Amino acid sequence: MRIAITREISAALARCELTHLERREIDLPLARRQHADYERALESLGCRVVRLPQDPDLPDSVFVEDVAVVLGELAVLTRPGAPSRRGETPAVEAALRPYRRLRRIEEPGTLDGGDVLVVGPHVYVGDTGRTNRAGFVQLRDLLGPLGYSVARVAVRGCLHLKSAVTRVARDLLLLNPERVEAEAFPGLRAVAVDPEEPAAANALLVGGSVIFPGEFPRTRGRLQEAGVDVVTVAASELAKAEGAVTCCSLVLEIPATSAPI
Ligand code: CIR
Repeated sequence: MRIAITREISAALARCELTHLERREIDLPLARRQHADYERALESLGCRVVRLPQDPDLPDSVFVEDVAVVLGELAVLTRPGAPSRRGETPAVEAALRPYRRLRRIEEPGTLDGGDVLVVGPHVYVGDTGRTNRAGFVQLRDLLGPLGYSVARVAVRGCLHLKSAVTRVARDLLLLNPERVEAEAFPGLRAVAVDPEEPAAANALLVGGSVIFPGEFPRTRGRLQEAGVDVVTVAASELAKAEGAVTCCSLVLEIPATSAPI
């Protein structure tokens, strides 16, 4: 069974954190319709969607990816780099608790899930304003004994590592070479985003398909040429909040035989 944890868009989304973008008006009803379509796309790829309720005091809480890193063996609850986002953890923690052992990043560590790219036993952690050295070291200390390699990766000009690079197939990445060096990912092939679509490196791999924003048709063409099956969703409104498609869900594989923890 495959579960996708999502969260309704907060009524306070207009007060979201912004780092690299100017504030623009967000059409909240349209954002909610786009988010519902995104959830339908997750369902079409075999996910049972567990939707958490919105919280009017947590503007960025739709971006559940930043609050936890989910692996096969456990989930690590993060300590988000933006103090305004630290209250997002309890609801996600409660949703994850039946399915994974939980560990957590502790003060003074900060870490956003958007900075963590997992490719099999290799975990890449963005060196960004949201994820500090202490957060990286804590994650490495938690995952190293489980057999994961955990490497820090330099990122330029964007919020998170996954604004620069995501995985789109077993051994294939989608990346923006202006934002991250392909050499940081040895042994993996990469498709580059179209230069006219610098924000297009964020795609969500679910099973063998990729959920991808309709706003980037040139890069979508590149993915399809590379043989990637693409499910397109409109994502214009949450993009104004510096969010994209990976940020809005936590996808967990649940073995059919596993009893609840
Ligand atoms: C923030 O700045 O935290 C939010 N406005 C956007 C977070 C997007 N999350 C992600 O890419 N993983």
